[in-house]
Amino acid sequence: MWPGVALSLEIMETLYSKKSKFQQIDLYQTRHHGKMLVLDGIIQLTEFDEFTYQEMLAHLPLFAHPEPKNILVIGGGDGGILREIGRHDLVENIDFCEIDEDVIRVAKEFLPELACGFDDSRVVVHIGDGNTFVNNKTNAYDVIIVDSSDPIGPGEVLFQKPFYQGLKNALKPGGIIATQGESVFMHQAWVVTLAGITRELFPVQAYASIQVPTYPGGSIGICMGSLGPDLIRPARQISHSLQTQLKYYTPKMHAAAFVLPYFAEQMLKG
Ligand code: SPD
Repeated sequence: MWPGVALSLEIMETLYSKKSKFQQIDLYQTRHHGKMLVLDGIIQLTEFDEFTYQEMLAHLPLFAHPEPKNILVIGGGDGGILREIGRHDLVENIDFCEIDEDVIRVAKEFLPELACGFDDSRVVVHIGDGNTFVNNKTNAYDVIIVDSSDPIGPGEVLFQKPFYQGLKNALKPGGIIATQGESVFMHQAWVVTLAGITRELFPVQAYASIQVPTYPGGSIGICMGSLGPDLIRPARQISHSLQTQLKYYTPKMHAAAFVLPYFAEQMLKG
């Protein structure tokens, strides 16, 4: 995924290492970055900075939507996205679809501060393929969030146009999608492809970039499409009590995340 690039974190102990039906799952205790979840050799999260990604992938679409009640999350077996969605009182139901139940099990055992997302009574867990799941849904969700791994291995199908068409069909009128959108520095071809697919399918499209120091390149994108609402400004105010639970997302960060460097703006112009 990152030719010529290596990122080193000092490991103190391997807490889990096993191949599931779908991928190699490794969980490490690092010296300076807390626990680290690695799938097929690729860092998914560290306790040090997981909040940046989980907060933005969840709160950008949830705050862009005026009334997010029914939510679908595809991928993200660690539970971090569910934890963030759970902070929204307006949300009534959260369908969660993950292909690899071993990731959920490992997160529940080793990453309780993320897997607490599964304790929310609004969450219904479906183990299976996200593409198949979404293709059986029509007019069902206000917000769909795709917390995928990268476009190799089990996540590959989640970066293709038929999947995005399925996401669109599964949305209610005025619905919003937000998907893991790789990095404007490291994966320009993927970013252009994803933004292009979203632009073709959705009347409103936007791409946000956020900082994640322990991802190669230090940043990752969120690709968003909307059937109505503006994406780059929150549609609702954040309460003081919710704001104080967060570390990265603020209404200012919401707008700022969509401000891209000139080369990325040009790249994403279509
Ligand atoms: N390049 C790694 C992208 C990982 C995205 N998913 C992370 C899962 C955190 N919930």
